[in-house]
Amino acid sequence: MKLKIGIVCYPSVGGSGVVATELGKMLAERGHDIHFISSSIPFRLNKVYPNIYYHEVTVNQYSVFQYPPYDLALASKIAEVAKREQLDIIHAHYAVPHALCAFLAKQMVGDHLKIVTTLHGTDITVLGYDPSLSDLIKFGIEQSDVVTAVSNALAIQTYELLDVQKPIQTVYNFVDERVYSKQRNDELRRQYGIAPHEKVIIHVSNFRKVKRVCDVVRTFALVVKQVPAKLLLVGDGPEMTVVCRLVKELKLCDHVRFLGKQENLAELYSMSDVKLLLSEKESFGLVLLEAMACRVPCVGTAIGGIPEVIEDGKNGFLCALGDINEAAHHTVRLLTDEDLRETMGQKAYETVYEKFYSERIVAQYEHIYFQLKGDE
Ligand code: GMT
Repeated sequence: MKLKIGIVCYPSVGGSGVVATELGKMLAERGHDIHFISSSIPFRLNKVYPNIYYHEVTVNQYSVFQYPPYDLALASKIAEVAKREQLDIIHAHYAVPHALCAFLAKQMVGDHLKIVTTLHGTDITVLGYDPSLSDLIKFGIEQSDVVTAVSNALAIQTYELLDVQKPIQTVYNFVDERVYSKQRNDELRRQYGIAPHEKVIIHVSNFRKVKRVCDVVRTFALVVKQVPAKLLLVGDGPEMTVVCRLVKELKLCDHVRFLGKQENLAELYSMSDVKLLLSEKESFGLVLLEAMACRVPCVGTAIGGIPEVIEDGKNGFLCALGDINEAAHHTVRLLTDEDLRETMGQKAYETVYEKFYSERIVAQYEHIYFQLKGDE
């Protein structure tokens, strides 16, 4: 049975937008009609799919509005598309504003329109602490027909922080394994000035404060004293200036490559030996999964959802938040012990297929939709 599903997400670079877009693409491959409703075309929607549609939300500027009312424009667009296309489901990625806008649209369209809300993190781990927003977030969650979170840690945090009564199902992040796989490219290493004897450490993020990129640089500074290595910093964001300054201060300019935002991450992971993610908040850590699918073992902080992805000592290593000595110790072990790196890389790859296999995760969402539609 084919469903008509509206997906509401942030289209720009970021894990939630990636997951929402990849989900839409895979659901379309399963025959469902997918309608993305967003402010711009999701960046990963990079080819034509006959059963994927994109509906742009535009905000008109009227002098009566001091601030352009994006949320109202979105709610109105969801209602318009849901009515015209007879959507069965709206899958809102993020409680605020998306689940709330979906709720408003449902009031306009009727109860047959079901809302699935996926919590990705920031709406709980950052906005949830804001007393002026917490009741609104709770309302958005409780008015959804089904709520999912991307890790058990995020679900628990949501119950604890917002006293949510609604059950929250964990549906993990996934990657398209056809895209994320190990590809050999020695030429690329050479072009980045990486000598054959050097190891490569990679960090990928949006350089927000919570990602603690300075910890990554400081860890690397300890590592490079023991192992010849290069650090690839992929991404861009508010902390970039601070990170650049630190790299200079620590006299690491020759060892660190700033790659900016990149699309073809599988190629970069494939030439890396270890991935570092030392965040202070991370509801899942999609970038870990991307690296693991390319057989790269990861060292990550034992916070949020990261321990659900990295099994300490099995497919990678965990360290305490801010403990750069521990992070460096694990990284050096992985870089100097070839067998350990191979074994953990293999285990990381197996974890992707055993615990986070895309077919299974997409089927979990599909099951939720069918149950709501009353067809199973
Ligand atoms: O990590 C970010 O800053 C981006 C953020 C987002 O909103 O796109 O990512 C969140 O959602 C991802 C997909 O579910 C998760 O894998 C990330 O862990 C999560 N980020 C945080 O919790 C900080």
